[in-house]
Amino acid sequence: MSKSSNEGKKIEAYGGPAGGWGALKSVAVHLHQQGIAAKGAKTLLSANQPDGFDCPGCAWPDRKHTSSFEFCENGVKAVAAEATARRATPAVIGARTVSEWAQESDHALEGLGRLTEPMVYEQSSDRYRAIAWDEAFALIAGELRALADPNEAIFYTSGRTSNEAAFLYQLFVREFGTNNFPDCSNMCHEPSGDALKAAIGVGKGTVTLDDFELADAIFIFGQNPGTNHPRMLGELREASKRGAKIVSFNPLRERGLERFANPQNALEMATLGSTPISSHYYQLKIGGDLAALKGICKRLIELDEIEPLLDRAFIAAHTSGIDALLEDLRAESWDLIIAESGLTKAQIDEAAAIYAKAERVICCWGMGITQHRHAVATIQMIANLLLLRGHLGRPGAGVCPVRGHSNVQGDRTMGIYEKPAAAFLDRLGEVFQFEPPREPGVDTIGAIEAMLAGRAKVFIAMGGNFAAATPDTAATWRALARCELTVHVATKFNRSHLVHGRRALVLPVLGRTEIDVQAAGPQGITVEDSMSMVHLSMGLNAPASEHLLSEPMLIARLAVATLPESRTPWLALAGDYALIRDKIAAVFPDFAGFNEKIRTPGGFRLRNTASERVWATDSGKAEFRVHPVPTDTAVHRARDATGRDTPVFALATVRSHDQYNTTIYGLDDRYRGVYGHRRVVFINAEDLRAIGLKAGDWVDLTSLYADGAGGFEQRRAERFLLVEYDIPRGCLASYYPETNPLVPLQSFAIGARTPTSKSIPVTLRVSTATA
Ligand SMILES: Nc1nc2c(c(=O)[nH]1)N[C@H]1C(S)=C(S)[C@@H](COP(=O)(O)OP(=O)(O)OC[C@H]3O[C@@H](n4cnc5c(=O)[nH]c(N)nc54)[C@H](O)[C@@H]3O)O[C@H]1N2
Ligand SMILES: Nc1nc2c(c(=O)[nH]1)N[C@H]1C(S)=C(S)[C@@H](COP(=O)(O)OP(=O)(O)OC[C@H]3O[C@@H](n4cnc5c(=O)[nH]c(N)nc54)[C@H](O)[C@@H]3O)O[C@H]1N2
Ligand SMILES: [Mo]
Repeated sequence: MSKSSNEGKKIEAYGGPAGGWGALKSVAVHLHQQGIAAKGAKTLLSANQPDGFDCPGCAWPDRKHTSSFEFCENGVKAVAAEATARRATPAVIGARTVSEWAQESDHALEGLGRLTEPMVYEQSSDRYRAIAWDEAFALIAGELRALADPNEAIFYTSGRTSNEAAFLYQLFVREFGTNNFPDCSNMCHEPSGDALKAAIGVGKGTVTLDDFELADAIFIFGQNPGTNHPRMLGELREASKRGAKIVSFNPLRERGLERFANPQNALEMATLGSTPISSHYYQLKIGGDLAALKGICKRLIELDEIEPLLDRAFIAAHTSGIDALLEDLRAESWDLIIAESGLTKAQIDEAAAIYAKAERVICCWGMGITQHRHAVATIQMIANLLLLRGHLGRPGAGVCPVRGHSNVQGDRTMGIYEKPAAAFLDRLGEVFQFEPPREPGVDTIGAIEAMLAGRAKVFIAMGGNFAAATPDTAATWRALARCELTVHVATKFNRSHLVHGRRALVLPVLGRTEIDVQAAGPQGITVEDSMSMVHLSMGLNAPASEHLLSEPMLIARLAVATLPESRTPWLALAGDYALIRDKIAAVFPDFAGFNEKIRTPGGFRLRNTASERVWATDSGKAEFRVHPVPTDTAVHRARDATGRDTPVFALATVRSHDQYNTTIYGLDDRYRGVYGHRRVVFINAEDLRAIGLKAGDWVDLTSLYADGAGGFEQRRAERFLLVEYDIPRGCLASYYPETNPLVPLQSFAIGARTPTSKSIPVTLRVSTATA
């Protein structure tokens, strides 16, 4: 197992900037742990370069592909995790029973290294053993063909899957006959897509990196770029140096939003200097963003009455719904805004003044906005704020939902969606000469419900870690265990492989950093970043094992085994990905000339109508949307029901610095001062005193969810270490996925059905559980 750089467990506040020498040291430690210190440099130098591979870390775009070394500590960890020298062979995995493996931590499973051969679960021995590829495909095809209805199968996708693989996958699944496409997006930026599509006609961000160079104010809501999008700090640092205002809204003090030392800047590194990031930092309450945004909008229209501030020409020409919004804002109560946001009137006035003064404003957001019951409304309030001064569709201004997985946006573009548009299905059917299914499929929550109810019997996952990433762990595990067959296409052994159906397969694939040779020679794949740039990625490392298939080839062979009557030339397509791209171009007009366009280093940008001020909405205009400040969330209800004696906290589940979603690289969270621990809960010092506990005590967490019959469903997660932290009273933070058992399956964002993993009502009590 990989040894932590800090064997000692400790809690010690971090005083340095984000990045800096700490980041470089961490890189060295991770390369050493993965046994690739020497090969590491070549691998890393090629990340995010025109002739290298796209970093499998996050979806933040690359800066013109010119710098010789786009350094990013957490990008290095992602690349190193894939390039590791460790191997999870059938001999290693088969040496223990699945029940024994289930006792291991996620960190330990990740530490086993890369999967090398397809494996099948054997019930008699409770072990995985090697299986030949053809046998594996025959087994899956047999189960799929035996189903009474194609809708009894579910096809999950995680956001690392390339455009080429995603396109073939959705084609295979639709030829098979279902739209059952739950994906990680359902748990992530689904509300951003839904909110923006309705308000401005595109479900994606409108800005590019060039806009970041021009913006004079950047508002950041619910995002922790120092850990999750470190390359974004480079952009913010430049903006800060030019005097742009950077305004952060986050309940937690996050180091990366405060100071950053750029490891690529020799002077900053040599002088131990750093650049302040946020000019203003508002520690609002968890779930308080909609109230805060309404407050800023309300203040803006008050100021506008003194001196005109709204962009009236833009509003008249390009929007609808202004009157209803103004009326609603005027009527909104300041007391409610202040109580629900947790900010003072002075703070809201200050934020509004910054916004009012700025000529070019960008609003960014992450999971702190999307994983709430009122996520869609909150994002539409961000759009309202920008529309009031015409900050859309002009240089230096716009919306910037910061996506997670490196190709999560591209997968959706390729049709990984449970509610596909009719026009897309028509075109797909025409190009491939079949009749695609029209009935909408299940999303992530729907998939869990369908498996629980026995309506779905086969679960296939293209990447990801469904058992760990989803809400309501106990329910999800029961759901998966009810399946006839569970199949995971993966690079690493993970929790989902241990929570299996009656039959189970683990199918290992090439990672993006690896050389992919098919009939037509070495192949590249394409990805779409958070700013709609599509570009080529070529692997450079030798494959982790000779038995690995590429994702496109795996899908093609599965399709051939399952759909003997298909007219699609599966193996030819998977033998030359340029042919897949030709088909993508035939289905999606925006991809015309795809193969030529990706020859340009850096690729090309997909058309974004909102950034041209063309509004593909119902009204043909950008739409102002009215939303009340929520007072009926699960947290409100639990507080109303329990009264003052039992304090109910709002818990946000967040990422530590040493994890990639469910992949746990290490046990430290450097910028928050946590070393050697994962089961921690961050709490305000006064709250600690009020409940009569102290930092270092261990507690159990119980979540409360109104069951609709006057009672509360309770879910428990045991033994968390209390850590005093700069966070508002009544708010807690803890890590995902350890806290996922607390998220009720039925608690999700209105409209988008994203689990509310940033606002779980919980109570604390001293833990009696043993370590
Ligand atoms: N290294 C690394 N990189 C990653 C990932 C990773 O796990 N590790 N994951 C990738 C993925 S899939 C995604 S989606 C992104 C996630 O990137 P982020 O969106 O940054 O993810 P989180 O850590 O979940 O939470 C973000 C922030 O929301 C704040 N927050 C919590 N509740 C609220 C609230 O009510 N209001 C406000 N304003 N803030 C709140 C938290 O304090 C935290 O700072 O990163 C991607 N990049
Ligand atoms: N409580 C709580 N729950 C959350 C969140 C939260 O903030 N709080 N965040 C949500 C979010 S934003 C997301 S995106 C989801 C993430 O959910 P998922 O995308 O399902 O999970 P990951 O942890 O990213 O998946 C990791 C696994 O992907 C596999 N893998 C890695 N690279 C490849 C590859 O190239 N090909 C293939 N086939 N497999 C690969 C490896 O086996 C690895 O173990 O979790 C969600 N769940
Ligand atoms: Mo995500």
